[in-house]
Amino acid sequence: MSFPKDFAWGAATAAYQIEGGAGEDGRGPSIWDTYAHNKKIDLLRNRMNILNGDTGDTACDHYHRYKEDVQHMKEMGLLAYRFSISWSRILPEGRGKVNEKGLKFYSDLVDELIAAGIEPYITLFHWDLPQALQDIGGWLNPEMPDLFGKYVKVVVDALSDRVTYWMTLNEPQCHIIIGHIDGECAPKQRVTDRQGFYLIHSILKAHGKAVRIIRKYAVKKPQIGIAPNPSAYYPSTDRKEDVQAAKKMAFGITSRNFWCSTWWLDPIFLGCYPEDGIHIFGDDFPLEMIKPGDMEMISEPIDFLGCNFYQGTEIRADKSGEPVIVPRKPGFDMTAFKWGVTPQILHYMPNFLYNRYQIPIYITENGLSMADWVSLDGKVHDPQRIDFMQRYLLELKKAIDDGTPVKGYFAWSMMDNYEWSNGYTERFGMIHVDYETQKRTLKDSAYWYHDVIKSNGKSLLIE
Ligand code: PNW
Repeated sequence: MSFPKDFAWGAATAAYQIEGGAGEDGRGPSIWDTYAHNKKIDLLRNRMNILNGDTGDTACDHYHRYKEDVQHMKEMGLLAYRFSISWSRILPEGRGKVNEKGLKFYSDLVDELIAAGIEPYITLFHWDLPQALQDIGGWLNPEMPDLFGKYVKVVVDALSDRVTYWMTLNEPQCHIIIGHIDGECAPKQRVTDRQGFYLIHSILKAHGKAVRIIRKYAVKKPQIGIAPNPSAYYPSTDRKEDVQAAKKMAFGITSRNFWCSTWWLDPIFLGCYPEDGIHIFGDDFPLEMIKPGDMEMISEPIDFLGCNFYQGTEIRADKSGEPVIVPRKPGFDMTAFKWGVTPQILHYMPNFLYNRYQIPIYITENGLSMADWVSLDGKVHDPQRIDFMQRYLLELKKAIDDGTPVKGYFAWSMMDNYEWSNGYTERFGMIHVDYETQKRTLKDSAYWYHDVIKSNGKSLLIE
């Protein structure tokens, strides 16, 4: 039952969700500061941008408590930790003058992790664009790929003597679609479909630019990836027809939909946008946005594909083999966030993605929010998190047994944190955070995960 040798057992977080220290040591504001601090009722949605008007000003105060947090990670036995860097902590204006204190924070964090025997995995962009760059047009500004490259160079110069693993972007789909097309996250834009494609093209170019910079300047030989959230599907049964139908659904575009994974992954791994999607959007796909050299930059080779997987949609084949969505039955297993419990996605999606793109895979996020609290005995009992992770990890092992190179698994999240538009109302952590006192309590799942890691997955087997 054991997982591959050197499997990266980890947990993940993101800067704005845990750091706090929002106005400290020269950090500039990001679009999430602006969005969270706007507490007016959004009349289109009849709610504040963030539930309760919560902001990330203090969050888990990780900026001041990172040493304690690294000790907790060590206690959990983590071998790897994925965290993101706040662009506006490094470059308060998004470009120009470097904030040395901001860089020092991450440099100290990396030292602390290495001293604890934990491998750092860095995400360079997890949605918190410097506000100063939004003010000049954000991702629609044609300079953005270069500006991202310059920021990445500063980080690589400071940390690549100790850091090997780099991810350019976290879930560009969520950032672009929810933030710019649906207008339900920062920077709260509602652009046209044509502009939507300009945004996709721009952020993918920024990815490619970053890959070139890391490859060129990194001191330690880098392993470079990206962490998108591919739309996830799984077959009703193991029958060949159902599996093929689920795969077809995962990579086909049959409606005007930006979430289809091929919009995001084909350019990176195949060097082109998907023909079926271009056909469907017709004149709304701005072919003229693609300039000579763009696709080469976007498809600059990378070393791994990180995937954030939470829930998926069940698919079966109809009589002619075409995919049909199987609706969820009443009472379907749900997390506190009302996301479905669909462990099969960790078996099938890595297989589908490896089959199409031939690239090693990491699960860069997986987990759930539950209604956890500190019990009278002082502990946090979260049996459903344990059961969820066990189910998902057992499915992931099937992908590995099928021959798909899965290199690691990062639980979302290392600790409870700021869940974007839902503020502090969702608890995703394996460590409980009391936001009043900032007291951390390892949940039962943290001790359980410790044993999973220690046994390299053997303890997942149910006796
Ligand atoms: C991810 N969905 O976002 C993010 O990378 C994290 O920052 C976040 O805290 C975590 O998942 C939990 O939400 C997602 O609608 C946002 O399925 C939305 C979805 C999935 C992931």
